[in-house]
Amino acid sequence: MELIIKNGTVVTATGKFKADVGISDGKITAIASSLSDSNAKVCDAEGMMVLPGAIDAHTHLAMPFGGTISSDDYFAGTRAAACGGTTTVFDFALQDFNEPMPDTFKRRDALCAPNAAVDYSFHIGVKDIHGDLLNSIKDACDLGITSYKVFMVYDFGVKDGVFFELLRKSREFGALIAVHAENNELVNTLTEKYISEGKTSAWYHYMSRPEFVEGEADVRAINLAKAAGAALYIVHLANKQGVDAVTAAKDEGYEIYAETCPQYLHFTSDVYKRDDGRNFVCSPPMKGKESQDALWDAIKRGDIDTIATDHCPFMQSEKDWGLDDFRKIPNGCAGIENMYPYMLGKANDGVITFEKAVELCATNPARIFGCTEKGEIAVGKDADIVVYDPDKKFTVHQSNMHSDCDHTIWENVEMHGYPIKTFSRGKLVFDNGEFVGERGWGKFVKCEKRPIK
Ligand code: DUC
Ligand code: ZN
Ligand code: ZN
Repeated sequence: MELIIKNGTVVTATGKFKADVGISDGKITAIASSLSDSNAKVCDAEGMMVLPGAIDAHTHLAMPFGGTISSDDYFAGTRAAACGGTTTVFDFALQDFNEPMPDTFKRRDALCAPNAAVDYSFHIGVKDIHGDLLNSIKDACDLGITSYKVFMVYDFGVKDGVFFELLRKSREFGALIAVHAENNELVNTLTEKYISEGKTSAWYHYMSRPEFVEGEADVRAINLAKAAGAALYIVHLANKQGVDAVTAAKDEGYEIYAETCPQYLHFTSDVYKRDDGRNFVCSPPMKGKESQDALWDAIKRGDIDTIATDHCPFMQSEKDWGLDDFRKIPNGCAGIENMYPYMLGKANDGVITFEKAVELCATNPARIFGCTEKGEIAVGKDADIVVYDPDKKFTVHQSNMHSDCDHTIWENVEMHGYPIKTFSRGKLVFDNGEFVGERGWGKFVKCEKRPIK
């Protein structure tokens, strides 16, 4: 063995136990009550928890959006991921019009591969399926790109007919369709109304995309998936009506998955009344307390499947474009380094169990997106491992984050417990506050197709 992580408490999605973990060639090769090998390096994890690295299934790195490009490139974003215990990211590769899906993947992979500090894969954001483009999904699935996101909003979003066609065909391609659900017409109507009334502050970003705007789209998306007989993954679910619709569909036996994000669990729409409210502008926006409570309840009863970040940071100067007009604020916030510490902190405080945090942040995203080598501390899996100190106190400041962004919505938020080491395929990439990994270390993760129907 090359490395033994000794004396820690291993956490999986189903239990916790004291064990040593042995690592060779980037893989977990042994888990036992006591391991020894005079040739192995030893990492003493006495008093610590030993967890699978998190999988952030929703990031937007170096993404052209809102008149600029999100401020973390593939190196900065994955460096920050490593420092928050995230060892795999799924980034959104947005298709260009007329572009076959394999080309979208290759275009973004060429940017990502030389720069990623942790492993990565992609979902493709679909804009155009005319002619042969729809069938090009099959070719991209063969390359290991098996998830495709539909935007119901934005000028590049697709109409319901295209969404339905994608759902229907996803079954024969072995792909999973994901959706950003908000009602575009309502967003446009409400935005015009508030602007015409001179209501331009960040609060009106929320008011033009309130609970029902998202809830209606969630219900519609689920109905389309049911009609198509297809599975559906709802990204960044943030409202109670949508939560209720997911619960009902799951109870009826439909394969509907729901993801939410730490920002919806921690902040409410009140943030848009703050002087720095523009920094919190993302879509969907944070909602009221009733929705936040519904999200936590759904997590506890198992109706939320994954936590991801929607990491899409913009520099302060860019957020400031919208000081007098919320429409000009680029949508998105930083979060890639905060997800796992935040969810584990909630476990540490007894809100959820550690097993639940591992399930939501690692095991479920691996299972849902077909990453067979990831998401678990188990023999044969990649040695993507976080050593977590449950007693460490950590307060988030922009200065102790590892993103290129110059501010964070998590400023001054206290985390109870914190990762002290992150290993990516057995290589130490984060050590006690410092990034020690390298640009280009991250490898593309080829995802398995879903069963063809
Ligand atoms: N929402 C955001 O806030 N940013 C990126 C894309 C999105 O849908
Ligand atoms: Zn989205
Ligand atoms: Zn997103």
